[in-house]
Amino acid sequence: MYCNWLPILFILKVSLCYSQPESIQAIGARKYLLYAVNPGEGFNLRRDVHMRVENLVRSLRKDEPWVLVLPPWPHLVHWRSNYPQGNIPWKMFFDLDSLNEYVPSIEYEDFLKEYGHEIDRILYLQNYAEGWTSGTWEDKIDPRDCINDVPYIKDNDSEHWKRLGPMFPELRSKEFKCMSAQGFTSILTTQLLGRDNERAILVDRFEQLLHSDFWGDDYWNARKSMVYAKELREEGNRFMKEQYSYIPDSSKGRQKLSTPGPFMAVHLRRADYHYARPDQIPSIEGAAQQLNKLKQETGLDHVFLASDASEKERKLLKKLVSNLVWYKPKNPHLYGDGGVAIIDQWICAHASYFVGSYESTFSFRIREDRQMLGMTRENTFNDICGIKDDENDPHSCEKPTYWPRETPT
Ligand SMILES: Nc1nc2c(ncn2[C@@H]2O[C@H](COP(=O)(O)OP(=O)(O)O)[C@@H](O)[C@H]2O)c(=O)[nH]1
Ligand SMILES: [Mg+2]
Repeated sequence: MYCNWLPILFILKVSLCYSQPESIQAIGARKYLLYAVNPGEGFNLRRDVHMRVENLVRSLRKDEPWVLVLPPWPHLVHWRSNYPQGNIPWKMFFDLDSLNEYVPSIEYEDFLKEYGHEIDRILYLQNYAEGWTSGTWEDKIDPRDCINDVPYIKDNDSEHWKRLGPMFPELRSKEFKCMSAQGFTSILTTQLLGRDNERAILVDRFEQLLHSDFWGDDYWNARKSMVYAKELREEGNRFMKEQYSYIPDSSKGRQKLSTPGPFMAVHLRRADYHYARPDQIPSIEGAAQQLNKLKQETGLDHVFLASDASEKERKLLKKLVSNLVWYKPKNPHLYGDGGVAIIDQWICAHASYFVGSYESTFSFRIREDRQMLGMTRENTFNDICGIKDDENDPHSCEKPTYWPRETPT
């Protein structure tokens, strides 16, 4: 039990121990929340899950001194460059000071040094095998038998559980439970608070739980905490200066820009969209028609392309659309595929006009960046139209969902 040196009054204990700033709080008093996500999930859904965890930890901290452990980035399926990119610390992609301002957060490596590898409990979230039975939505969580194979096995000592795969190979825990869960992240509160003999818990499959405050203040505050790493912002700025003689005053990306960049940006999803959403993407010729029409309408003659398109598709598009460029790092190892994706997003965020891809979380994150930079709805909430609509007409498809809310400040 932490603060057991204060034997008496509970209230005194709360006010003296729990409300102390992190710097004075003894490291020995901290509690640690670790989390993991379904291995198949992409970069940008993971970023959204992180915001959910941040807000849960903030709410836990009203009662106990929890700290968020930043899970190293495993080699994601979309990262196709042929050099090793596993086990990447968060500081490669995000600004640790900004994350920490919002909620105390430490890299997993530092957690191992500070706390060790034996944690108290692992919760593996899953659905309810029986689905929704009551017919009405209910927030609930219950220990249940594991429905599917889980990436956990007993260690050689047959006492501790360990995780299979690249995430957290060092961790061991005597407790492992599958938990059927549905609802908001707040549902975990009862599982985490008030257990004086526990200090470190891993929640796996965290994406099962929903934002407690989707699109509300907590959502935006968490989003604002996820400032991109300085090197990535600077590299994006360097590119914009070189291509468009444009120097943005966006700083960390959380304030209104005085002038948007003199170019249009498109996020054109290809790769797995070819088979996962074939009707929702245009042919390259169709994309070119749409971009050329948008160039005329907006008066913006330069187009920045962010895409996972093949070299062949890019070259064809470049032939059909004048003044179209994309970012290519001189030394890709420096940033990794995740870093290059962020540089692409940062540049798209600064464009005077943006058109994204249908239901792409990559495009969602760009739109959020643009909202923080004060871009208008009209210049931000647009998708490139697929063959299911008129692939030559940029106005033939539905606009992406927009929740009416003041631009966050
Ligand atoms: N650099 C770069 N990578 C992209 C682009 N579009 C897609 N990708 C890659 O493909 C992944 C797409 O997965 P995800 O982040 O889940 O977004 P979603 O699948 O579009 O919702 C990204 O994380 C990138 O690795 C792009 O415009 N630029
Ligand atoms: Mg994805």
